[in-house]
Amino acid sequence: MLIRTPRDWELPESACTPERDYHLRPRRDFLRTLGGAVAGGLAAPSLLSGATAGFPSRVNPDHRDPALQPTPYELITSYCNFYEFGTGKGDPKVNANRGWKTEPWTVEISGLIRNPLKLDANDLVTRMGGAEQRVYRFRCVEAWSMVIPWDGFPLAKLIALADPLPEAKFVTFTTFNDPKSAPGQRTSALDWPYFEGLRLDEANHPLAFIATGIYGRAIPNQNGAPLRLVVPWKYGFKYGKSIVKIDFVAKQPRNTWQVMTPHEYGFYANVNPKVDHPRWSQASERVIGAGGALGQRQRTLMFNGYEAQVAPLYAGLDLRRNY
Ligand SMILES: Nc1nc2c(c(=O)[nH]1)N[C@H]1C(S)=C(S)[C@@H](COP(=O)(O)O)O[C@H]1N2
Ligand SMILES: [Mo]
Repeated sequence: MLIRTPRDWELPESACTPERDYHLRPRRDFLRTLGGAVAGGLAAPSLLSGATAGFPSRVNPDHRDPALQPTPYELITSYCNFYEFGTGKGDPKVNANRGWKTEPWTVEISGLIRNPLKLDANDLVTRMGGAEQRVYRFRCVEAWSMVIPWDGFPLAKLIALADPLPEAKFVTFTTFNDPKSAPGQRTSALDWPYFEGLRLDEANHPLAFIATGIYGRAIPNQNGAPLRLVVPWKYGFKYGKSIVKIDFVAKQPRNTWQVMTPHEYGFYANVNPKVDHPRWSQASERVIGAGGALGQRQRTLMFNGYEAQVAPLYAGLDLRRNY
């Protein structure tokens, strides 16, 4: 059970002042340190009405309002993308809890490293010094978003344990392959197993995280138990779920969605409101759980609101070509 043990100085998220209270005071520096969206500004155009439309009433004029309010646990764990367990948003919650065993679980750390190892997921968390909480924005490439209080450990800690050789330039994440337990893997919905990758410097960024819990509880099967990647400045498809192997390689890997549809999905997948998906705008997003069944619309922030932290990783890179 990968449950976080809070340290005595940690406040639970329930003790946090609701975001709306911060609006009463000009605490902008404080919000900035939280990674909060401080830019005021105009609402983004609606996804449906195209990039040049005005400001439909459903668009939230103040990005800050829903942006940092954690999405309810119920929604995070019932509105999922996990094609191994079906393509409907509600399918994984049902199908990933019909006897699929995520404990015990073995993870292999391999490739161009000095310390290859194979170990139990719980032992890995212990070796990482236990779990800490990170409340991060989450933005799916399908233009919906959440705010998720993850528990887990920085990926950089795992990389330090692996001790990469100088030739290692990328890290790959292979997720589980078990067609007996995962009905989606008995179909050709995707090229199984689901596979992802990061540049080594991206993986070493302090925001890159391995999640083992949500809201202080062990991560549910449908959200990628027992270990899943979290890279909050990238689209959700980068967050490989239920990882079995972390491999250090020299060459830029391909990832599952890039293999499936290369003209739609690239290697970087950085959240970028200025680079549209070929079939829809990325300028705004539906905030799941905010203001009605479909979610209130708000504008999307560059690098999902983590621009100050991660933009230096991409200095000199053409973000339009490297989507
Ligand atoms: N193994 C695996 N990982 C996956 C996926 C998947 O289908 N299989 N879907 C991705 C996509 S598209 C998104 S948006 C997120 C969804 O994570 P959540 O369901 O926990 O919100 O998981 C990502 N990781
Ligand atoms: Mo996604």
